[in-house]
Amino acid sequence: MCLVPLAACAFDPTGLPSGATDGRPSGDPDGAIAIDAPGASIDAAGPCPDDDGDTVCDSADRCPGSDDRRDHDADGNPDSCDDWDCGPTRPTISLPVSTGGTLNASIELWSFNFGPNVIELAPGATIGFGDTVALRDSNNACTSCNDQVEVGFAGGARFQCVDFGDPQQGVTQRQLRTGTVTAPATPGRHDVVIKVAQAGNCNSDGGSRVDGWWQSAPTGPIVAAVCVR
Ligand SMILES: [Ca+2]
Ligand SMILES: [Ca+2]
Ligand SMILES: [Ca+2]
Ligand SMILES: [Ca+2]
Repeated sequence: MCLVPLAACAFDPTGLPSGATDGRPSGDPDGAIAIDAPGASIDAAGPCPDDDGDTVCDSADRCPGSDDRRDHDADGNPDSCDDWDCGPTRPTISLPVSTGGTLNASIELWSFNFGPNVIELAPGATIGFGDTVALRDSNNACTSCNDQVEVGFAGGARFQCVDFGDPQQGVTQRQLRTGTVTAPATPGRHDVVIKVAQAGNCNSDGGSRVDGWWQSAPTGPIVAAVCVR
């Protein structure tokens, strides 16, 4: 018979003390284990409350209501609470961004689908963008050259080219443009970069290149970023 203390005195539905290892479900008054452990005098501490059933206790759950085990970029921040699936920190890219130099190209504004310049897309997804492209030609070594500003993925394909013709020397010119971009097929972060050239009329570098850039594909400066996931 169990006398005191009363709080430690738990009984199975059959009336046996919960530590009686009778192999039946215990009374489980503490909300703990369903079957008494052999040799246990009282119900042992059991599973913690887990309202969303993802096996992570409520007290440690980083994403209540969704599955903490889903973590695409393995940064410890579950997908439903992760604003950037290509690493621990969502990048911030402040504009304007300029190439510098006497032939200075700038991206003054950039938005994907009327939104920010940093976005997540599925592989191969297509999205609209808008940008403001500026150019100031102070290159007096080639005063009658045509100028172009190219935009594309770092180390990848060019997807925009803005032809400024033969602009007035030393005066900033601007064009507001829209277009569409197709996300690369490869998962991970892909930066959007710009390049300026005096190649004329947005022609690419002849038949030897398939990515559209005049001469080599640039790796910067960075004006926007896409996380392909
Ligand atoms: Ca949980
Ligand atoms: Ca959760
Ligand atoms: Ca994550
Ligand atoms: Ca992340």
